[in-house]
Amino acid sequence: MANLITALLVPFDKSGQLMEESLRKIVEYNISENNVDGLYVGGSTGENFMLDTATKKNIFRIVKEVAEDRVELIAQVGSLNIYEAKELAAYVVNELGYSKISSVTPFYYKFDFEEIKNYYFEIVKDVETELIVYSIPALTGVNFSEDQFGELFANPKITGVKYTAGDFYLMERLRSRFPNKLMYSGFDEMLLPAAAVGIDGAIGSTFNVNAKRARQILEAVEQNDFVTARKLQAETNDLIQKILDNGLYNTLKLMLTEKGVDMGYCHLPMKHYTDNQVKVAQKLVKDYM
Ligand code: NGF
Repeated sequence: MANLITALLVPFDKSGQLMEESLRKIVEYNISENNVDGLYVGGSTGENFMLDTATKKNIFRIVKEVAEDRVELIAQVGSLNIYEAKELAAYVVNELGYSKISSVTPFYYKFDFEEIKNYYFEIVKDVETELIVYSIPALTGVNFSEDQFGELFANPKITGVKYTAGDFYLMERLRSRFPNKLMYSGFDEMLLPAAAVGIDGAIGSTFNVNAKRARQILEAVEQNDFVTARKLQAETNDLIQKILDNGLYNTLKLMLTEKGVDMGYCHLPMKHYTDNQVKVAQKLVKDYM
């Protein structure tokens, strides 16, 4: 069955400092309460692209200290600063023992494919690891063709993709053409169709609060029970829709705070939550958790 991997939320105080004890708690909560198979650390959900190098390293270190080898850890090291990406890759692999790294496609500038390919090959050049390409076209504007994925996958250290997109035709083509590469889905609201295509795992932010239902969706698909899977996905999507309407990361954090894991605030320039967001989050916990 596909692995369930939480895209880890990271708690910050009002001034944007990492809340270390709370980070330890959310890691433990995901392992012991959510029973997930892995953690994706330093992704969008971790508000990573707003952080400095020292804070990123501190987060990777604390997560490994708490999780040890109980679940798989994937470190998202991608950065517009390729030298930072390489430094983080060396740190998590050589000093902390992470089993995989991942990197978002370089964004903001309109890099051409040759530049993007060089970026990935350069990140893995000096480190013995597996890299999962983090493809999220809606946020980066970078869309790969099937053949371009093939060019990236030609590098043996590039072992898979975290596919956060809604193009299931391309997902299926990649699954069929590269059966030995890992396919992780990234949109929790499309877990059922992704599981039907045949994924190795799902990486998602909402697993921080909805891991049980997500696991049941994967189990139902495994048993070809699509009636149950559809019902669970519909319930999940009712929840996700309400979370998105109320502000994604603030709401996930507030729901966990309500459950006893103080997740603090989002990192500026993301907004701090309002009283109304708190009320909505408290109701979501009552209705769905
Ligand atoms: O938060 C986003 C951004 N996507 C996540 C996930 O793909 C990101 C997804 O779970 C992730 O794994 C990471 O890098 O941290 C959505 O939050 C969820 O499906 C709700 O839309 O789009």
